Amino acid sequence: MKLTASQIAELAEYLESAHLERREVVKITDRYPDMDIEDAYAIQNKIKDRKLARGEKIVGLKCGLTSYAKMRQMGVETPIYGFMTDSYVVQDASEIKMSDLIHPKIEPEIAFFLKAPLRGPGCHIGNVLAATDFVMPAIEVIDSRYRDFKFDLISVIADNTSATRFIVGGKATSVKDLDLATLGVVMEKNGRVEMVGAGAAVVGHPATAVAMLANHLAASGEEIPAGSIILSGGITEAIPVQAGDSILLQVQSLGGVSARFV
Ligand code: 0L1
Ligand code: MG
Repeated sequence: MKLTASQIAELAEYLESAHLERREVVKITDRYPDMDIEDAYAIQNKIKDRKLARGEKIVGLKCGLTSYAKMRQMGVETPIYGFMTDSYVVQDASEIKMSDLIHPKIEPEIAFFLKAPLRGPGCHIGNVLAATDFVMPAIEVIDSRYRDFKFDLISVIADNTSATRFIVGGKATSVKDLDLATLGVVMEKNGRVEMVGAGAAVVGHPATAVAMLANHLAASGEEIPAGSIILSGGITEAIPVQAGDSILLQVQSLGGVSARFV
């Protein structure tokens, strides 16, 4: 680690205030070019502590930068991880106020609902499928706190991987008879197909991203608790949205989930 405890606390306050006040800020590596990934996760954890102290509850975790296209773009070989609180939950088919957000984008994902904890190291796809109660289609709304949605890896990890909102809907489906790798997804905006993809776009299989998350947490002695919702990571590129946009994600065999930005 390169930063002091007080610098970590100061940067957590800087990023969380930007989130709460819906404003863009300069990316933190401009001021601290030597900070490392450990510092970034420490800042993210401090942001989590601030939200918990305010009474928010952790409902799940997310995997980010999971598609090979996005990883290549950022020059990384593993996904990154963030947390989601109850204030990020949006009900299916409801409205999302643009005035609560900065410059949102949406990503089609698969949500895993866990009935058992997952602990690494050595967690693999089989452990994830055995621990999964059911999966559902999910739309993640990401909203970087950084100016023009531009950042580097360390800055975006500290900013809780741009986490902002998520919507789950469709059919809660057992993974028993599903092939999540070949599962097709169609993302529509205003009735027009914007993106199509298959589960395998996420590190070969969406459950592998969840296993990688469990192994990442194991390095700091943590596990994914039973009852968590885990977002697999985007299956396609993120799509910018604005007021007036209606979005619909349809996932093969799992049904659809939708929202409208107002
Ligand atoms: O959920 C994601 O894949 C987003 C990770 C952070 C990068 C971004 O905001 O595009
Ligand atoms: Mg995402």
